[in-house]
Amino acid sequence: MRGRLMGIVNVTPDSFSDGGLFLDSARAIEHGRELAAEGAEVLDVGGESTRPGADPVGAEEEAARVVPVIEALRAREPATAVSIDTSKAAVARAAIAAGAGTVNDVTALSADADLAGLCAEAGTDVVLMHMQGSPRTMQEHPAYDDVVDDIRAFLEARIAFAVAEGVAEERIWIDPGIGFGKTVEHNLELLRRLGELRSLGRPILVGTSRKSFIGKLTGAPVESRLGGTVASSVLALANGADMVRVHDVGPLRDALRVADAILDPEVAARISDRV
Ligand code: PMM
Repeated sequence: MRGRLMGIVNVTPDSFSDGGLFLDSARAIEHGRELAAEGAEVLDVGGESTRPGADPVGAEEEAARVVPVIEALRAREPATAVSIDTSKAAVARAAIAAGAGTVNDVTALSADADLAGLCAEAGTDVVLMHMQGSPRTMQEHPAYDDVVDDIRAFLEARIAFAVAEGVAEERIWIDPGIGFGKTVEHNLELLRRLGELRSLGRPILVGTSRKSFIGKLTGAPVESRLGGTVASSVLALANGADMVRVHDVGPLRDALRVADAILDPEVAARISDRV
């Protein structure tokens, strides 16, 4: 299994804070450093919420939120990579200049005509995520012929597009976009049949952290979905994911150590030598 961990650093304003941008950035930097210390290999920094029904944010505002955070994290946590969660070329350009090495686009390079070329030129890694509809409307009536086949075909087409735009194929990650235009059943079937996406030949990122399908299955409010996040992330890795995107890095790191020790007797032997 040995999954890789991407820690989520959201720099979206806190309505309870009157400290404005500086306080928001300071808090996000501190949080990112904690996630790095807990074992995140990549910190995914985002300045615009993609939650269902969320309002869009302008590029200037979004860049102003993420750039100071990325600069500080690159300076203080040089061993940890930074990814920028955006669909806008202007934001990605500023984030790359600040030190981001991956562009994570929930629209799979379809929202901004300049983004693919920018990633190609800068030589960044690119995450192509599947979404049906747009964040505002995506949960209204999600429908597929076969959720896994449809998403595999979509991702195959987006890989071809990115490569045609000059992105090196070995830089591309794919992501089925858990919760983005999917019912609970769609999400569960995707997680169950994740291995079928491996035929695309690219590494797979999966984000289930605190998402609403966990709430629907357990009844837990968003702040109490850690158990469901751990279960779904570990099973995603067992079923073919290479990396999981999570808010709670420490608990996932521990869960993966235990899962690996159970599944792989060599890992277990190395650990029992140490204790
Ligand atoms: N989920 C969210 C935002 N960005 N990016 C990728 N690649 N995959 C995801 O599943 C994903 C994403 C929404 O979650 P958040 O609002 O809790 O960050």
